[in-house]
Amino acid sequence: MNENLYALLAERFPADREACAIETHDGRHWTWRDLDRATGRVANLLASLKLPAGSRVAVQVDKSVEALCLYLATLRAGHVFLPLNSAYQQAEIDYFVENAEPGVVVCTPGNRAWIEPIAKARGARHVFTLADNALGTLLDAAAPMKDAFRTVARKASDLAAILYTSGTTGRSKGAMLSHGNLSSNATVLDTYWRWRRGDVLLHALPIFHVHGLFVASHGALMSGSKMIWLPKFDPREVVRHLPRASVFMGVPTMYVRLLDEPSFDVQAVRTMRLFISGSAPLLTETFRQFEARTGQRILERYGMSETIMLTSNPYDGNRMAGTVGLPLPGVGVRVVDDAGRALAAPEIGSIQVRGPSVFSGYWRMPEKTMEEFTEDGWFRTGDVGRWDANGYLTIVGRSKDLIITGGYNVYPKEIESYLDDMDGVAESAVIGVPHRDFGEAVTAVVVRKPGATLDEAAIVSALKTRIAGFKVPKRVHVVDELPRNAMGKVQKNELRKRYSA
Ligand code: MLC
Ligand code: AMP
Repeated sequence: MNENLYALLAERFPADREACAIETHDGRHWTWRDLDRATGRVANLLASLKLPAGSRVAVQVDKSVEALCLYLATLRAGHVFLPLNSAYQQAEIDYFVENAEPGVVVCTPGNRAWIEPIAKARGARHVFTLADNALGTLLDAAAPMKDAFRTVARKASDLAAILYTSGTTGRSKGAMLSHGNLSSNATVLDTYWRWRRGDVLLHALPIFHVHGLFVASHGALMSGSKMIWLPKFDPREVVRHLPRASVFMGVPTMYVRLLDEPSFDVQAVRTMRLFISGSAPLLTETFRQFEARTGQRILERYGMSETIMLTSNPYDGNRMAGTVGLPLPGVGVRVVDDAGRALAAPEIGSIQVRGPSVFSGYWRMPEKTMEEFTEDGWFRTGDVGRWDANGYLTIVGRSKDLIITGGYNVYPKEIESYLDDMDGVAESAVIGVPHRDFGEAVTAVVVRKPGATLDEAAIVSALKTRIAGFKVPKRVHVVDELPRNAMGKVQKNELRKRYSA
């Protein structure tokens, strides 16, 4: 049996291949047959490159249906998809390409001038471009290829994708996800969230992370549901398309922004059966406002790049604000104390997980992988939580020093190392402070060297030339010293208290 994820998805495409699979914001329609042929052509192109099996295909492009097809074609060809946030800049891309050693790099035409030299210097043999208007050398090269392609046979344990997630040391780690990890999670969610024929997913998430690429797209593809495809999240566009949709997935920032939109009301959601939130904590206040405005309860779920989806509030049962629900079927979740003993409600401890969707390890980082798994095979999520009496999990914090801003993860250590390298900076501490829109706002506290003058605006603009915009601190506070405890460790809690106001 071919355990290639694409084979599973394609099996579930509707019998009517002329039905609409994807409709774009600008009125283009893709049938299921179009999807099959477009992915076939790109898969034939990848096969013609004669890359070794399991080669990485690194992709940093704007959101488009063609970009989704490139993902599916990579699966079909038996290679490994490596999506990269379109906000990443040169040093960030250089690290990923050096670490993953992709055989193929696909970038936007606008970025080719700087990405191609990086890719070639790191040994990538092929660089293609893909724009969001379907132009670029990738589709030019694929155009003469055959539509038909026999999906390459893969085992469940074969790698399908590598998702880079930032590390506490400041170096990103590539989470290796197999065809089996992705297929099992897609299958569970298909049932758990009651995907059905006739569903229409309004897709407004980016497709370089688990949420938009796997959870959302797989859900629609697995159930043969149409997607309305938006190039990015824009609350007005979402409200405009909602009356033809039945499912929407978003990060909490998207729900906050929808609630700020006066036209978002009961009428706008009249055809909707399911709103799902994840990637960051959904405030109880947002959950309640949403229910008051629309009469619907957002279904909150919890997952990670390393594990895909782990827990979910129930479809039919009580969706509890402030909780991430119950473990999904087949997923083991435990809350443990420092000695690794399982805790019962309502004690607080570290969340550990295991199950068919949990990754096999970090790409070429066996020591890091060992550290993150317990001896008995549970993955340490770095999240801290507690059970309630009904078996619902609540995430109360994180043991990892991580900021989640608008659904994107930022590791303070990485930003601190850029700040510490700047002229006039003696040291720095980066923290997350509560933010109405982004949930948490990246905030820097920098200590000036004696005699130096530091300027907030200059620091921010210098960082903007080096790192993705979402990682750049929203505020930079210049101080003479950082608060430390008796051991000399910077007291980030103290800083959070000080700057939260
Ligand atoms: C953009 N900006 C952000 C930001 N996104 N700043 C902080 N946090 C963010 N998340 C900044 C840009 O750098 C820019 O700064 C300015 O905001 C406008 O940029 P934009 O691109 O126009 O932003 P916008 O479209 O408003 O984006 C906001 C957003 C987006 C919430 C729609 O961030 C988004 O799509 N988030 C979803 C992330 C996601 O999919 N996460 C899933 C991870 S998977 P300036 O200074 O230049 O103006 C995962 C597992 C799981 O976590 O469980 O799902
Ligand atoms: P990522 O590494 O981008 O996959 O982010 C995973 C992290 O996002 C998890 O470890 C959690 O800290 C956080 N996360 C995901 N979903 C939720 C949620 N519903 N509530 C709180 N945190 C979440």
